[in-house]
Amino acid sequence: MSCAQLLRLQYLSPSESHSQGWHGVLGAAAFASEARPQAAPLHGGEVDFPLAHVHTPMLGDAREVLEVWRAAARAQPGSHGRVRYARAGDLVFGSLAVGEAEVASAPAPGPRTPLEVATDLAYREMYATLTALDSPHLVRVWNYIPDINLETHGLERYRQFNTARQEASLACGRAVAGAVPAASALGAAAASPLTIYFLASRRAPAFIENPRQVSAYRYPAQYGPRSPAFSRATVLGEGAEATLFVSGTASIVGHRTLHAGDPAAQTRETLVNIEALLAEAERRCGTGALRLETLAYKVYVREPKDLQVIRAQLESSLGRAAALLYLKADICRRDLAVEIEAVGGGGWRSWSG
Ligand code: 3EB
Repeated sequence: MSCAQLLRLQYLSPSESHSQGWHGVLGAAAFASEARPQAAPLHGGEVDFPLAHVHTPMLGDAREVLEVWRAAARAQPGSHGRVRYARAGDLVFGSLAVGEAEVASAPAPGPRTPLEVATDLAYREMYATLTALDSPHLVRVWNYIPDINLETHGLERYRQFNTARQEASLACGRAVAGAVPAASALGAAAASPLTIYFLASRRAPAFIENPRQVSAYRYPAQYGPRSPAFSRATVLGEGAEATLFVSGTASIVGHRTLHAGDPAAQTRETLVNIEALLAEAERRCGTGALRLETLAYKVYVREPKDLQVIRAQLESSLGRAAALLYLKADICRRDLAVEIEAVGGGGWRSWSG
């Protein structure tokens, strides 16, 4: 009855994606450094699903990877403003990119810096798309922000992003606390466009917070004038078919960073946070299918030299995870060496067989 809800996630090399073809693809994100601008995995061919080009490179041997989302129901593509989307059953996958140079001059009042203008525009277009598609519930958002730690106009760019995300959300009648999507916000290459992709649904997900952490939307003002508007996790669907989306998770307890300068300890603390979230999701939603070893992970590493210790920690703790992908990215606090996001649950695993 709710099988249209089911999603399957894969991380594929260009050759793997070619041999599998694009059957049932709802949307995808290609991760490649800016030196390979059009994210060559698609070899120039036009595809009819939304594809986010993210200028955040792989770590390790592989040069490019595709994060591919497939749906059990037939996907129908379309576009709305700058948003390319595909819908399948209750689900919508969408992606958009906004170059700051394109939108640089905005009259006061309202968003001021080029990144604030780009963020404001992106969020307004995303919400307008969801309204038009009658699938209003944002479930999961991935935000890739060029030069995320750079300070301009007297404010770090991540904090500029938070200001505009919150103001655009309020202007569109959206929550900025509580019923907010799971999210990640990572760095991308300088001068690349602000790149966002998302999953939304006609049905509301459950919003999960981590008992070990202050909710991000309640962070004190020392982390910026406007709080980041995301939930620690969301759960879409019910019981054995539920899918869990774990937001970017780091070595933060309460609201403070722990183990600065110790990437191995930060990795362990991050896994403790993810385990606490799994327990909370089980307590709230009771899917019975959520285990650390069965999730798929994206691991963002600030310094490539830390990859070995971070990978060693993860491999000893996770055993054979469903998937593990390592990317090089700046993280929104300078004292964080690693951030980890994850997806899991009975829904996509049983369907992915
Ligand atoms: C943190 O816990 C780390 O601004 O959307 C993680 C996930 C982080 C999402 C966001 C930020 C975001 O505060 C940073």
